[in-house]
Amino acid sequence: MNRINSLLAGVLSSRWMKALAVVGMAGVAEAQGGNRWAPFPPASDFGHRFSELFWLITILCSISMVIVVLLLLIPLLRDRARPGHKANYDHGSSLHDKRLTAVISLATFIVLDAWVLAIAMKDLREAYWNMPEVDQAETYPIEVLGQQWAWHFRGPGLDGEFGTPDDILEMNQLTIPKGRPVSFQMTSKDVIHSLFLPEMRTKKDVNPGSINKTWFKPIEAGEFTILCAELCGYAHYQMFGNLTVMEQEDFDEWEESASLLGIAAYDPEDEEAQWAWEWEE
Ligand SMILES: [Cu+2]
Repeated sequence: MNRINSLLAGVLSSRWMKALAVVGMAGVAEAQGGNRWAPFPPASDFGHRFSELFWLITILCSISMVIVVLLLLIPLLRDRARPGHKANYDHGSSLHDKRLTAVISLATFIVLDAWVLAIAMKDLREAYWNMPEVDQAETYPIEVLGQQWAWHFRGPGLDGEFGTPDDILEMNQLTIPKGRPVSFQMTSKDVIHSLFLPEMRTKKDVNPGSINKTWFKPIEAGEFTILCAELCGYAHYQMFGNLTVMEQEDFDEWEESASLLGIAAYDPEDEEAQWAWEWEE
């Protein structure tokens, strides 16, 4: 057993192992196009709030972990049995111990939970729940239908109305303009899904029988990720797509041709495609 242990320790601490680990990590980071240890940078105007909260929680938890580990190590080393010293222990059940436990719990709760909760509630009020008024000129509306296992998106097209032949229908692909609030109304055909746009720091459940709303304002043009964040059946993993954010001029051009394509492809007999609803104000 000892020989196996020392062999294993030798392999794990060898230069080769370290070199392999470094190459492996660099490879993964390269493949992911950036730093694999941090979340993607946010691409929506409120996204930085969520990144800041993420780092605050990570730092607070790291600090408290260091404190807990130190507090465990000190008595472990100080009070252990060793030549000339008998192990020293108690059950931590004296009044003094109970008071200390209560004070530490309360302090932890106030510093960690209440602080994080206060920031989170402020972010929700000021950004996430602060949905802009839908005004066609400024806000771009999108209707979303989730199903096992695909995302359907519907833009209003050139007439600005949903449920008309010039609607823009996309599947597992969504095209939106940069720099304008995009307002989503969403429902599901079957089970609960969850629309997750990680770079936009947006995630919201998509429920059958009701319409959920969310919004964000993309501040960067490019290609981003669409996912389903609710385990919705055996092909849940297939519910991913691509979000394209275009500069306004490119988007205008795209919207016009997509809307005309919609008219050309419109088939009033196709009941599956008639899932639009009247936009809820
Ligand atoms: Cu799903």
